Formats: sequence, structure tokens, C-alpha cells
Amino acid sequence: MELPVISSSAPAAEGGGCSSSGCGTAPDALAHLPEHIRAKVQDHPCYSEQAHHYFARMHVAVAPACNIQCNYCNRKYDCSNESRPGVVSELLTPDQAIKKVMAVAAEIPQMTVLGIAGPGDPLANPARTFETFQQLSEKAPDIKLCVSTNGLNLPQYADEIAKHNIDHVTITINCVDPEIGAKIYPWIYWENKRIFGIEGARILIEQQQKGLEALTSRGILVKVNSVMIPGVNDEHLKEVSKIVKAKGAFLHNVMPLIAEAEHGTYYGLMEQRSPTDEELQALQDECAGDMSMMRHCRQCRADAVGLLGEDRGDEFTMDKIDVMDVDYEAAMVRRKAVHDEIMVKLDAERGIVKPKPTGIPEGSRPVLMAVAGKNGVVAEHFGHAKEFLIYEASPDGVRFIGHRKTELYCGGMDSCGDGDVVGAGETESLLDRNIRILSGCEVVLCSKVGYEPWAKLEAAGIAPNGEHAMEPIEEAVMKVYEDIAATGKLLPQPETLKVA
Ligand code: CLF
Ligand code: SF4
Repeated sequence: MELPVISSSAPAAEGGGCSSSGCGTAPDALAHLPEHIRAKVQDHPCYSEQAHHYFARMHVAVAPACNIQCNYCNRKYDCSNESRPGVVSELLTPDQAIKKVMAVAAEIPQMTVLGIAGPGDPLANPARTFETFQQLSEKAPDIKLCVSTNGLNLPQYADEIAKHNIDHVTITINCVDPEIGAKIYPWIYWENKRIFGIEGARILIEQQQKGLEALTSRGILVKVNSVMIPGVNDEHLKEVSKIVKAKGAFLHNVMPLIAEAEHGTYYGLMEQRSPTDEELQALQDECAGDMSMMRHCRQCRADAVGLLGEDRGDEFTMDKIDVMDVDYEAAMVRRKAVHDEIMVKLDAERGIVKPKPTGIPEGSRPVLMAVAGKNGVVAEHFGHAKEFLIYEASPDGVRFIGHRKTELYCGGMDSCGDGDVVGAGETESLLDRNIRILSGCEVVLCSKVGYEPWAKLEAAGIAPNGEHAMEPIEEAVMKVYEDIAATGKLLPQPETLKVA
């Protein structure tokens, strides 16, 4: 039966925290890993923060059904476990999915990973999911396979996952306490019946934990995603992090809840708030004491295509793919050459002993900087940036903190002005909004910035800096930090004398 086509609209960093993002003197964020594991993660854009600058992933939306209900999900939208809650443009049959993967792999040779992440739960659609993996491992053996699940059916499919050489599995685990679970999951569908509340949450948690153990005992790399829901599971996620680490999870990805009333989710309608950037970072830092944290997640759509943070899905709709002439044999040769070239570059980067900043007086405070970057360099015009990468520079070095999404407003390189307002009745311009999302940052590095944003950034206490265009990001951040240190502004200032 032809699957229904659902319409399109929108909406849910890296291992080792500091060490993985290259601060301090660690020469290689993956160096501590055994060789066979390193080989699995070094070109996976989600499992390696370094790799995500160069390698792309794609998702095929072959899994429409789900077997649980999360309060942050509306079935019309992408799975919030892995995606922004935007509905997928096209649901695909396994045959269509294979055609799409081959076309994307030929056009985007940097694409190394195929994931199935929704829009429902892949393991609630086992026939479609495993048919896709089966065909793909035969026709495109150079592509890594990845799957994301809520974990309810995981124990029963662990062998099947291993059989298909699916090396990377993400389980979304939001809690290990059924009472907290009942506030997140109103029901699950289990053994042909709907089970509500605490009992449903208890079964889900048990299955997730069993599934995690089953995968790690088979040598499969497991990443755990958790949605941070303030007042519900935010404090509890520290315990989750400890437990999943003890059971062998490789990476923990704490993502912010996205809850907007227009998405029609329970949390959206109940006005459950999302965490602030500061709250998210604080929790990620606390969990990082226990295990490797991912900080570069972009909460992708279930049909995302391209580098993390970019979406090229529109270039690969089925009507366009149907008229493409794909020679996969030739594409494989090209893909290998491109991968080899990137790996040489990455190996060189990984071999570099990253220096600490020099000339920093003792007691200097850290500084947050926003970077309009691409492919590891300061590359974007301020008004063209779709997101800013946030780095912290401190006497210990430079570390990646996360990213903040912008709304584009710039009309062109020469007219970097205030652009469109957000909408009728709203007073904040897009430029003002973008400056607001950079709150807490003291510097923004970009390739170019216009006069008006320059003035507004300065007025907001954020120094614009266009002097490091096309330089590697971490080097540029370090140089700027050293420059600020030279002014003496990083040292504690004497307290202002109070006038009686
Ligand atoms: Fe997709 Fe997920 Fe595999 Fe990555 S996404 S199935 S592990 S290939 Fe990556 Fe996207 Fe975050 Fe997921 S950035 S939402 S963590
Ligand atoms: Fe939605 Fe995914 Fe939760 Fe299912 S597991 S309800 S698809 S967020």
C-alpha cells in the first residue's frame, strides 16, 4: 500500500566534555579508546565532535508507528528523541529509502552514516526498519548503520541489530524512576494492551535497561539521549547518567525539551517550559563528571540530510531522486577518496598537541565566545549564520560548549541591516533576537559584520570580531582570549567603593 505523504513543517557535543573538544593538552579526543572502537566513531558525526565538522549523516523516514506516548511528542511531528518536532516531508518505503540513500551517497560523498530515527520508533516498525538495513548493507556496504529507539522493544531485537552490523544505537532514556516516568510517558503499548502511568513507565524503564545491557554485551556502541524537562527530570538526569555509564553506554546526550503550544504536544499545551542555555550547560557539565557528553547535537529531523546543522533534504525529494542517474560503483570510488582525504586531515588535527593560551595572568576568568563557523573555521558572515557555535576560553584552554540557533535576517553582504521583524505585533527584530540569544557571550567571531549589527552588538556588551576569518576556530578563540587578557580585563576588578 502506498504510504501517505505527510506535509512539512518544523519541531528536541562531545564525548569527554573538555577533552573531546580539544582543550588542554589532550592530543586526541579519541586516543583513550581501543583501536576497534576508535575505528567505529572517528567518522561518525554524532559520536565524534571533531568528525561532525567534516562528515554528514542522513535519516530515512521509514518508521511511522510508535509504541509509547511521550508528553513532548505529537505523532504528526518528528520523533523528539532524535529530531526537532517537525513533520517529515515524505514517509518512505524501504525500496524508496534505498534509492534515496544511494542518491545522497553519490551526491554527498562525506555522508558516512545512515540512521533510522522515526518519525515513530524504528523498533515498533521492525519489518520496515530491518528490510531497509538489510538492503543497504548489501548495496552500500561503505555506509555505517545507526538506529535510534525509545527502547521498549530493544531486548527482543538486540540479536537482529547485531546481525545487521548496526554498530551505533541510541536509546532515549529520560528517567530510571517510574514515578518520574509517569510524568513523561502517559502510556505504553505492551503485549497488545495499553498500560498507563507508573506501571507503563516501569516496564519501559526495565526494557530500556535490559536493552542497554544486551547491546553493550554484544559490543555495540550505545549513546543515550535524554530530554531535559525542567522540574520533571532535570535533577534526576545526573543519576541516569551514572547508571547508563555503569552499564556501558558510550556517550550521553542531554538535549533541551522543545515544547511549543503550536506543536500540539501535551507539554506544549500545558506550557511546560524548556531549559535555558545556562541550565542545559550546567547539567551537561555536572553529568560530564560521570561520562562522555555530547554537546554538538542538532536535534535533527527524522529525514535530515547533510552535515549536522544543515539540512539538504529539499534537494533529495523522491520526485528529484526518480530522475537522477546514480552510478554507485563510481560513487563508491569517489567516496573513498573523499573519506581518505578527510581522515588525513582529521588525523593531523588529532595529532596536534593543543596548546594552552599563553600570557594569561593567574586568576583570569573564562570568557564565552560565539563563532559563526563552518567546517572547523571562522567562516560565516554575521547576518548569514544559521547558528553560532559557543566556545569557552579559559586559562586551561578552549572548549566547545554547544550551539545556539539563529533566525536569518541579512539581505546581503552589503546590507547587513536589521532586516525583517519577527511578525506582526511583535516588537523584537530578528537582529535584536539574534543578539539576545548570544547573551552571556562577550565576543562574536565571524568573517564579516555590518555597521548596524556591529553597533548593536557593542551596545549589548558583545565585541564583534572579524579579524580571524577562515582561521581554525579554536586557534582564533585562543588568540582573542590572549588579546583580552593583555588588556587586564580578565582579572577580578576591584570592588567599586560604596558612597555613603
Ligand atoms: Fe541519526 Fe542519531 Fe544516528 Fe546521529 S542523529 S540516528 S546518532 S545518525 Fe545526532 Fe541528530 Fe543529535 Fe541524533 S545530531 S539528533 S544525536
Ligand atoms: Fe514520539 Fe518518539 Fe516518544 Fe514515540 S518515542 S512518542 S515517536 S518522541
